[in-house]
Amino acid sequence: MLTQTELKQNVADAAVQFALPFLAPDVILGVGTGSTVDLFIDALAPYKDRFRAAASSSERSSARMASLGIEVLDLNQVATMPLYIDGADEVDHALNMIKGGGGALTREKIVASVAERFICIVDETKRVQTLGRFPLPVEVIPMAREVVARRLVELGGTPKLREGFLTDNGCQILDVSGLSITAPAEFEALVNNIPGVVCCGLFALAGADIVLMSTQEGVRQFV
Ligand code: ABF
Repeated sequence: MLTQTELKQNVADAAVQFALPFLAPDVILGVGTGSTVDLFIDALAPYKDRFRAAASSSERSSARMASLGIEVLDLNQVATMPLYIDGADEVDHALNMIKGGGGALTREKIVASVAERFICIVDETKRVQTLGRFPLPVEVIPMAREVVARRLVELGGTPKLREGFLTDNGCQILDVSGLSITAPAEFEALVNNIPGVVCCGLFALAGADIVLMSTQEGVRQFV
């Protein structure tokens, strides 16, 4: 029986093998955030001379890549990328995701928007039938925290401030439990339009293009 860490290591290694054919001297790779991505960065480092640089979704990932000699570019210098590789907290059968448990959801969604393909790397514990068991992270402007919380309650959620945490953008996060998100794209648009919301952790309007999922039987690919 593989542990969750072993499952994560297997999908991180598989993601590097998936990425290799896309690497070239002028290629920028989009890199996400989280513990699976940390393992991906470590496995990618030996190939750092095969691609130009990375675009990062968090200070955490930037620091890890810099420490391993992978150059990190400001996203404003990047026009396009063949791949964005990132984890998720939940993924459903239609490749919609809940992300943001690591607090990097906004920059993750921004960097992913520049890439041609979103490659989601998860272990099998992240697979769900319906999104919402994992509390939905919502990044908010601090002065709007309470009014956004009230709107989220009206939408059927139970928002909880992520205490003592500020995002890389200097904002706060409300983690919203009690949701059963049966129409993810519609709900994402609804939450995004609440004044004061910077970004919500639903990735459904633009979900993953490919999911590499680590299982006890090996790494499976879903499209
Ligand atoms: C990241 O991956 C975050 O959005 C999410 O919180 C995190 C979860 O994955 P892991 O289990 O690998 O930390 O993209």
